[in-house]
Amino acid sequence: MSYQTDISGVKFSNCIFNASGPLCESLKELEIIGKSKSAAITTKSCTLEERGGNPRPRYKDIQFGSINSMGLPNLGYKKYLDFVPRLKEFDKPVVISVSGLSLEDNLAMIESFNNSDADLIELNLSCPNIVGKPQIGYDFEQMDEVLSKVMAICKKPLGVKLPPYFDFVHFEQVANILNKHKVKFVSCINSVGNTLFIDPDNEEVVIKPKGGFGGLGGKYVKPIALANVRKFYELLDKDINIIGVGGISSGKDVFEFILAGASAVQLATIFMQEKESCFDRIEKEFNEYMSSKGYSSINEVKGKLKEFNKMDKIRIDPHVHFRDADQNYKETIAHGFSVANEAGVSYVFDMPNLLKPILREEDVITRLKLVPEDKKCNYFLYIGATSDEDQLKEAIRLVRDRREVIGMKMYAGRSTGNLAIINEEEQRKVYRILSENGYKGVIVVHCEKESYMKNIFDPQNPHTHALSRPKIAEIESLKDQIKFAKEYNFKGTLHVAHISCAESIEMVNENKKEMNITCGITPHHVIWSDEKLKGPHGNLYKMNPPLRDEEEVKKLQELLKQGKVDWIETDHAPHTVGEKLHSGFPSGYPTLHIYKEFIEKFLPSLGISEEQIDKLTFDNIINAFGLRL
Ligand code: RRO
Repeated sequence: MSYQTDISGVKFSNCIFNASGPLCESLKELEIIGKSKSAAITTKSCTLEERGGNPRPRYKDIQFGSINSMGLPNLGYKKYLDFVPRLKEFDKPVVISVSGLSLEDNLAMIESFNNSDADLIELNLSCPNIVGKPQIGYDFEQMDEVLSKVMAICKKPLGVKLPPYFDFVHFEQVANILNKHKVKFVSCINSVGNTLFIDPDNEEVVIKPKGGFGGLGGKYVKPIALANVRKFYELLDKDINIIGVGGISSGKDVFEFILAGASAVQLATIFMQEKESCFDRIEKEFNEYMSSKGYSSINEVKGKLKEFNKMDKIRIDPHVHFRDADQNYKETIAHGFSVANEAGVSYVFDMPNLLKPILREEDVITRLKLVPEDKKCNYFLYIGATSDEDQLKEAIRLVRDRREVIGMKMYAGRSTGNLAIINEEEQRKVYRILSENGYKGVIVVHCEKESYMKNIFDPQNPHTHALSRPKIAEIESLKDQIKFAKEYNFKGTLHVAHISCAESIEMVNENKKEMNITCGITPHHVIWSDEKLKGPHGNLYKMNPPLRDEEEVKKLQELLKQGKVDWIETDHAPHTVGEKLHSGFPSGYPTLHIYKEFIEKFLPSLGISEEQIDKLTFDNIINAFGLRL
């Protein structure tokens, strides 16, 4: 597939061709371009008479591009006029670049090309390298005059090669002139004029003419070129096409220029450095990039650059159980992040329920090694809380000193993993030690009291799971936690994870005046009821705490709407389908994949405002955890 384009009605088989300048002076060079994948043949800017150009060395490849002061070497316009029939044999547009040393010269040359088969004329108003000749592109009065005369006589589609502009007022002034004279296209930008490159080892400049000052090209100038393309796309009449040039060396670069508003692009420095193979390579890269994004034409992309999207929210999921390590067959951290990415979640707080819990600094270090390099800033984890005083002190230190350790997790009831503190005295001890050691962070608690659980789960009848862990188990465990925290005047935040009963939510809110207490709810507890456990593959919906009955779910939705829940947390907990349905029947559901729809569709359908959703997915979380993002 190739992406055709059109400049003033002239068809280009793809959108990438050579810029006037490098390797396009002699017939031999122009024939090479003709045979290459370049979509057109552009000639070196010509003058009335042949010119040898400036003294050598006058071109130098430098670290991120090139510097030149060629001084307009060319064979004189008559030669290019003679070349046109031969160049047309390559069956692609021929673009003649004209750069007369006076208005009269330009008029004379354009008159001659009017009667040729050249397709487009590019009037170069921006050569920076002629001693004593300022760039007309920077003299707006003169540009106005030149264009009025030239447009009056030109019979071919005529465009202008512009120098780079840096000031919004200048862009407007130039655009007004170009619109007024109805030029057909603009090519921007020419090299950034009169820059200086220094070789520090030899303590000298790198080109001979003009004391080393020359036009800068290549990667250095790409952002300048993009800005010029974009500004002119905004300001020029829509029938004036823009050809982007400046620092393009890959297919993605081409894409950026099209996005900014270019209809086609020209290659200069990269052509000089890589020779004609660059056209083939860059076109292939561009085609692949376009089709990977599902675009089938230039017009679908042209000018479609988006404003910085303030609507792209940062969302945090403060409760995931990414697997990896001994459970990487269930999910790796990298995979978890890819699901999070699709769900619109940028940051996760992980509670690895692996065989070996995260209790010590060495466990944290081992876990962090599994986090992909580009996700290190987006990953936080909890340290498990035990009733061992030494371990708790280390945990306090880690939450205080290690950025990634976001808080503590206590299982006040058995769930997945083997990190439960089910004994009330030991739970009490945790609050005592945390308070005595001045812990001000968050302790996330899984509240389900063992003494209220019943051992009646039957995998043949998955609904027995809901009955085995009744609401009262959560409510009573929560009462204990509040009692212990108050008993020791706990100054940290007690966070009730995956809250599942209306009564618990009310209890949290009643206690907010006296202590720091928050609660989070999962999407699955808000959208599904325990009916799911009765349906086919009911064991897939086995999680702790279990899904509640429909009446309870309605109450949860109402309390969420009333702002009585602090945040949304997925409790994302993948297992294999085989485990869920056939062996072990573990609790946990991989909720992240429904998060996006839950946030963007379900919550608004309950009447929850965007502002409230932002609080539930970001503000309340960073405030409670004291996180600066
Ligand atoms: O020949 C040159 O020195 C030259 C020209 Br005409 C131009 O337009 N831009 C450039 O960088 N060099």
